[in-house]
Amino acid sequence: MKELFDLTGNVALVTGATHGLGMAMATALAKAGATLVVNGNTPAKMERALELYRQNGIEAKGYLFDVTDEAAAQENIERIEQEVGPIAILVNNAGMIKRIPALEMEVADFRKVLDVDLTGPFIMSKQVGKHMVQRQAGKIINICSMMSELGRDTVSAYAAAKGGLKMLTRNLATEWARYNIQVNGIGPGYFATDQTAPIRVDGHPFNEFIIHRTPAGRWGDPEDLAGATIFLASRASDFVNGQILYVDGGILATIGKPSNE
Ligand code: GCO
Ligand code: CA
Repeated sequence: MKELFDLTGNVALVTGATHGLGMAMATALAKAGATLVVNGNTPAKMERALELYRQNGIEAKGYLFDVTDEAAAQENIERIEQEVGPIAILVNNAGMIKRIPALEMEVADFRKVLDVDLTGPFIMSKQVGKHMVQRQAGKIINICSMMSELGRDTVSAYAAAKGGLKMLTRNLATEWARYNIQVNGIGPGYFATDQTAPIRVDGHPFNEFIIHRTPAGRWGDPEDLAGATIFLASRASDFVNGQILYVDGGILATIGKPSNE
């Protein structure tokens, strides 16, 4: 049974894997046997990340490019295919958030978030997907969010993008299932990462709110994503198409409870 989840010999490209959830998911794939390719866009962060992977026993290869730049993405994907090997697993994790009330948000900021969180995964899926179609095999995992399903004050652009990413997942799954490519998503709940650091500080009302709102009663630990990532990257999910697997401690299962309980 363990073989179902074995990724030995498979090249996995994880975007935005120099830190946070991307790094945790990339680490899980490597520990399951995958050859890891890390995308990022800042040289210093990449250097630091490759050193952290090394300390963890993982010889990752780093490629610096912006996922919203189609020419750069295409060129780097060709290089990865030549230099490392055929990309078997693509994790579209690179993303960003802007927390600004809708009435105050500049359209340029809205567009920027859409570009990184939604158009980036489209570009990457298209450029890697064309190789996967030729090979009649591939796994694409799009990193969605609670905001693929729920709204919250200040995150209109992020919610619009992550809701869109859920539908992009279903649509690509529809187009490519016939080529034996499984496109699925992971929807992390509230995790302890740099992205949530500003709203997670002790005593911040949002910190208490999330712990209360999450049936499991805690923030997610990035390592909580390992199982879902390996599952959707492995043979174990060969007939799973267009699903979003929410790893959220139960948030989406419940309406919540009164604040005094
Ligand atoms: C926020 C959070 C979220 C999380 C995550 C939830 O401001 O509400 O940052 O957006 O990062 O995506 O699933
Ligand atoms: Ca972090």
